[in-house]
Amino acid sequence: MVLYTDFNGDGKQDLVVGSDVGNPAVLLGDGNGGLGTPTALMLGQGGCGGVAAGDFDGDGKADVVTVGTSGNTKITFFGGAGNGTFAAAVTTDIPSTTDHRYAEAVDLDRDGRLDLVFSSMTSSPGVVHVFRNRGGGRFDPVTALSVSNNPWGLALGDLNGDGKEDLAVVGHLSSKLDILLSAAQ
Ligand SMILES: [Ca+2]
Ligand SMILES: [Ca+2]
Ligand SMILES: [Ca+2]
Repeated sequence: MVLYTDFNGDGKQDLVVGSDVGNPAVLLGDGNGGLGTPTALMLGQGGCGGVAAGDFDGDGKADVVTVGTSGNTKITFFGGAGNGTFAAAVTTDIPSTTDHRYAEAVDLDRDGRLDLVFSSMTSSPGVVHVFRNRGGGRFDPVTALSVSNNPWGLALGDLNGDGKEDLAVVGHLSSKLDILLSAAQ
């Protein structure tokens, strides 16, 4: 997974690149299509199936959050310093050891903190996890939604016009599309 955001505050888009089997890396952009030397964010184990970027701790600087795969069973937060460097990892255990995939950051409970939604490649049924941002780079599990087998990509948006975030999920090697409408108040 590859995401653009501005990590060093120079107004030029930078990149964060996830890897199934290793550490994610940040590459600073020069604004002309060029990229600097990759800086690895150290997971400590495995790889990351999903990567999200945004200001998770509310300090105005872009951070990186990953969800683990390949033996990594953690959500990992890297606090951005605003200059392209990142603080050491802060981790939250994920209460399942399956293959965690695509992640999205969205403030689902509207408390001003970005929360995390990610898919888990399980079959019978598949699972989409929702974790609430509790601050300090840590996350609390809220719910595990059952969806069709082997969920992979997901997207959030207001699909029925009621002002609440809904969820669309597509599976790996699957012809299924799951739509989950938000019941939040
Ligand atoms: Ca930049
Ligand atoms: Ca931040
Ligand atoms: Ca929130």
